Amino acid sequence: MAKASFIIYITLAVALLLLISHSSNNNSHHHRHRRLKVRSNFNFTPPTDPRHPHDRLSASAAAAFDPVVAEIERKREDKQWEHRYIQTHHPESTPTESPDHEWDDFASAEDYLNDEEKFNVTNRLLLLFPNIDIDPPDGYVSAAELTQWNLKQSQKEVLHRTQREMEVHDKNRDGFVTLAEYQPPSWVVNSDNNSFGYEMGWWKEEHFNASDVDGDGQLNITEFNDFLHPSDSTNHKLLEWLCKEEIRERDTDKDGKINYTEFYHGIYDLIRTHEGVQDSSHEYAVEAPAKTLFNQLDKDGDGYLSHIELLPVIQKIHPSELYYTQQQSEYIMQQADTDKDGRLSLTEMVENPYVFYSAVYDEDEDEDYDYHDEFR
Ligand SMILES: *[C@@H]1O[C@H](CO)[C@@H](O)[C@H](O)[C@H]1NC(C)=O
Ligand SMILES: *[C@@H]1O[C@H](CO)[C@@H](O)[C@H](O)[C@H]1NC(C)=O
Ligand SMILES: *[C@@H]1O[C@H](CO)[C@@H](O)[C@H](O)[C@H]1NC(C)=O
Ligand SMILES: *[C@@H]1O[C@H](CO)[C@@H](O)[C@H](O)[C@H]1NC(C)=O
Ligand SMILES: *[C@@H]1O[C@H](CO)[C@@H](O)[C@H](O)[C@H]1NC(C)=O
Ligand SMILES: *[C@@H]1O[C@H](CO)[C@@H](O)[C@H](O)[C@H]1NC(C)=O
Ligand SMILES: [Ca+2]
Ligand SMILES: [Ca+2]
Repeated sequence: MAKASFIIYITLAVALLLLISHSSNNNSHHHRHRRLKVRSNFNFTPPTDPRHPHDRLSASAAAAFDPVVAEIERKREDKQWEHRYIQTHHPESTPTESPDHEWDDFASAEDYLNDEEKFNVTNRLLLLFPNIDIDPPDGYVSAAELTQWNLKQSQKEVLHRTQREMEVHDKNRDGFVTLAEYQPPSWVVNSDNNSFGYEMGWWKEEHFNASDVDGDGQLNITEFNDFLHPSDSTNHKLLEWLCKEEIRERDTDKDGKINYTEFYHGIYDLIRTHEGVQDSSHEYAVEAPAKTLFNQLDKDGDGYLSHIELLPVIQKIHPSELYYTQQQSEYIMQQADTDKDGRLSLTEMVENPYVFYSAVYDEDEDEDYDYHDEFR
């Protein structure tokens, strides 16, 4: 197996080099107006509502395709974050140098990415390809392999951000966050008490307890990551909590349950929007009326949805990271799968590098500008 795939790669690499030497003149104009840029995706707004982590950050949380680029962006984000942290938590300290002073670092990071001797996109794709083509390693990258890869990159990113948050909250630095250590994010403290259906006090504890899988009263990094990103969690208790929150928010007459009207105005649209890509085998929600789905979910047939009955669709109401990476993969396939066989060959990837690096390309005159907005 290993030997076979080795031979495949050598063959591909040789074919590729031939191809590149043949078409290098044509390709160069293709790249000229593109310049790789280091994104600044740090969000200066207060921590997001944990029930809607993606609604606000949207897919801007998506990680770079290339770990080298991700690393550069992460360093930049850390510096901005640090600066922001000092400003808000220690405003008395002498004004630290603004992030502008760091600019030189990033200008040189950008120069690095655009120095084709140092950062050759073709060589990067050559190098990454065997790490993506793993299930099975057959010389092609399938949509599923691409999704797995992108998901892995974004999970790394999310965990990194959680680690940073953990440093803020874990006051005694024992690697756990207790309820007492956790301060409500400022959007809760500052918002009027009812705007999110949140009231101070109780919600925090319920959310915290649901995240605390082993019930030892403190959250380790895994549990804290789930706490901050419930819809990406596999923790059943936490997903149930998310359902309860959803009901609280949608339940206009406050009877603790969702009737059809309340379902139709609000929840159903979200499900339908997130349905197609998420799971194309379940098309009922797209073709059939909302009523059918409601009746399907209403297991006991009492005409209302309880939080347990909402569980099967909660990750469609609050799409997970998986949903966004599937969308991203679908876009990439559509753009780079030149021969439309539903998978990417190494050649197809190398011939369409901007699809993988578009997030960091400066796309002034680029026809793919929409992608830039949609995914970043
Ligand atoms: C490259 O350009 C030449 C003419 O300059 C053309 O004959 C050839 O087909 C082009 N190759 C590709 C891959 O576009
Ligand atoms: C990038 O690497 C490829 C393959 O090694 C080579 O053919 C190409 O000339 C390099 N591109 C640049 C701009 O250096
Ligand atoms: C919210 O309620 C708490 C206690 O019930 C109160 O201390 C706080 O001032 C209220 N906040 C606002 C913005 O009304
Ligand atoms: C959370 O769990 C603790 C025990 O770890 C318990 O004392 C407390 O009542 C729970 N709170 C809620 C709101 O469930
Ligand atoms: C955190 O605790 C959970 C529940 O006990 C456990 O499954 C998980 O492996 C722990 N994570 C780490 C990083 O230790
Ligand atoms: C559902 O509850 C709302 C109030 O929240 C009410 O206006 C509506 O008539 C109810 N719909 C049904 C189908 O019972
Ligand atoms: Ca494969
Ligand atoms: Ca293909």
